[in-house]
Amino acid sequence: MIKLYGTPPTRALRAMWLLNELDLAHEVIAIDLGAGEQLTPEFLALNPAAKLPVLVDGDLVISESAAIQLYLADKYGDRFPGGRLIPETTEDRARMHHWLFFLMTEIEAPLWRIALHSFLYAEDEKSEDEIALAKRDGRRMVAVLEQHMQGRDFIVGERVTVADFNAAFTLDWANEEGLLDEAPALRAYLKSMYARAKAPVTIAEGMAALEASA
Ligand SMILES: N[C@@H](CCC(=O)N[C@@H](CS)C(=O)NCC(=O)O)C(=O)O
Repeated sequence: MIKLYGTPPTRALRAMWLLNELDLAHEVIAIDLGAGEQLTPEFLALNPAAKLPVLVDGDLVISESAAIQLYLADKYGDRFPGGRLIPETTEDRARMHHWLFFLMTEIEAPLWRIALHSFLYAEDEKSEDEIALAKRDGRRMVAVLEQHMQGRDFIVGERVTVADFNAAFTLDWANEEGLLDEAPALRAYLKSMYARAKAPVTIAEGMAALEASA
């Protein structure tokens, strides 16, 4: 059975979205980052970067949440009702990859900088200036996606693709940081994505559940 290392509210949610939509049986294995469980030799053998999520499917061990999403869609996309989650034409696949890279490098990167400087770095490493710069950079890139989504239901073409399952999680995170305040089209898109029957929990819901169990 497929194993997913990582639980909400981490980036494991990106993988969970695909596992849910494709109705794939899987086992979720919790790794307590606060307790340093990502640093055990067993976990480092799965991902030397000591980060979640990691997916294990047979002989394949794969990390990087966007790569996991693409793998699941590539391997199991024919299980998706009404067609695959990766576009058929080379051009549309290029568009999908464009937005996946944009989400991971231009929108997630500032979000990660905000997280590092807000609560992950040691007190003497944190910088309010860095947070302000990351918010400015993030808002600029959010505005690009907001423009792209005018009059659209999905990131590429007329159907849901892997890019949408990445975007929904990434924009949920951006929304948590207040970066969607001037992006009404993205707020509406986010709402429609999380209204899907197989949407995973939001970051806020995952965080609340984690705090309740602590
Ligand atoms: N680029 C990686 C980032 C993974 C990542 O940073 N995951 C976080 C949890 S959401 C983590 O494991 N952090 C542990 C650490 O940075 O020490 C991905 O998209 O999978």
